[in-house]
Amino acid sequence: MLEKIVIANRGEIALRILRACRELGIKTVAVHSTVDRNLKHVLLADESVCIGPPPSAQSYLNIPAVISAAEVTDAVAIHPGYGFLAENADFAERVERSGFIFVGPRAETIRLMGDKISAINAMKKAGVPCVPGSNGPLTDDVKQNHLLARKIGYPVIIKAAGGGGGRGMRVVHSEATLNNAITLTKSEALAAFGNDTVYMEKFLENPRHIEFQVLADNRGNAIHLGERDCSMQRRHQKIIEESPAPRLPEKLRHQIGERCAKACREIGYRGAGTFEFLYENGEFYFIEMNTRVQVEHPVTEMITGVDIVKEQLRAAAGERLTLRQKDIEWRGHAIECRINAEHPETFVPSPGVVTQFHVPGGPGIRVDSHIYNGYPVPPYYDSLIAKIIAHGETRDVALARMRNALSELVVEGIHTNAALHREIMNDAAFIAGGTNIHYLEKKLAQ
Ligand code: MV4
Repeated sequence: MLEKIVIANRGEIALRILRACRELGIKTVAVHSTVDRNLKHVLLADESVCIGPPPSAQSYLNIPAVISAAEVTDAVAIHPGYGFLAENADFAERVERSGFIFVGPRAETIRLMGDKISAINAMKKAGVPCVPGSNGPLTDDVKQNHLLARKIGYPVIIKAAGGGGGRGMRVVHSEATLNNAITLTKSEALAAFGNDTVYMEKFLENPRHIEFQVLADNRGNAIHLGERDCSMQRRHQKIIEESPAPRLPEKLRHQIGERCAKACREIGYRGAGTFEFLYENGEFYFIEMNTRVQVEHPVTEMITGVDIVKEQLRAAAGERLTLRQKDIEWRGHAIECRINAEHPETFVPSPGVVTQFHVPGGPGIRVDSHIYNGYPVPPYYDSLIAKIIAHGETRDVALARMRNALSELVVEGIHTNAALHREIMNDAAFIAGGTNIHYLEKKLAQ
């Protein structure tokens, strides 16, 4: 196993990684900005290194500072968590060139998936179903683009190859606005990603967002852990995730999951990964792959019993997957609510000191959080302060447990979105299950 690793992240995920390391007997090095010196995982880590001032660009995104911390502490690997440097192929490459193990896939794999066009092509080749589209970059040939959009059928969506996660895209409803939309998306993409390559897809109007979790080792083995429904979101920020996806035919889960695992074998994937799909009218359409551990990984852990972070560390150490596909069993249902430090009406981040924090508990409840009484939520980073995960034998039981947990939760001193979660847990459409990606924004508009 790895002897010592650097945890190149903060907040709840840094604590989650630290806990996995402790179980595996891996020594830990926390790297942190000056304001984060009293984070829970920093105090619990075997060693800690301050890597810079509060702004992420000068600390958590400072590649030489992170790699130096590994050097001075004699660590053997770096776990990037999610966000920050997690999907930066150049970082992964520099980590490995400096003689450390990057806890994640190979740098080339991150690069392949970072370019959304090459990702789609790789997946299509592996038999993963994709959205009908341009099958590559759009050219400057206006007539050609008109013909292509007509063939795909309006509405279409123009997406930046360097985008992802909702950045750099534009919906086009008719030929009259197509050319202008392509020009605008290209110039925005150039400014935002330094790459003006764009592609076209059929625009799906009312899909659900369903993603598949995969695990792979360095030796050509790959399995899937089923799916998560992440449709409850606002402005591309997920707020509730669950597994299994309500009303998804069992056969389809295995069929798509198998395709994802097969694709991992074909591209030589390593570690944990997520295949993002849109799901509409009983069909799956691949859109992007995430090459990191995700915020919502606990719902999969709760129903499969697999520790995804431990598996990431084992894969990084070059160990064989301990699990085979037939060992994976899905038990019950799990729901996660993301508690953010934000104003309940405006969604504006609400930093400040947490004066009271009471953590929910009881059967089937898991809380992943780094906060404590007196914790100052800094204004510099993501506003996620806690994830409440409820598991039960059925979705109804998981829901009842989540309602209980939310009623027990106390966070004082700052604003949170807890009231919104309480409301959604009693929303008739959510209770029925299977709401699409537009549901929350429509509900909030009322
Ligand atoms: C789409 C789409 C409809 N049709 N692609 C947004 C985030 C990025 N990962 C891809 N996104 C979308 N791609 C086609 N062909 C609708 C979205 C989309 C979306 C997707 C997932 C979760 C929330 C979303 C919110 C708005 C739009």
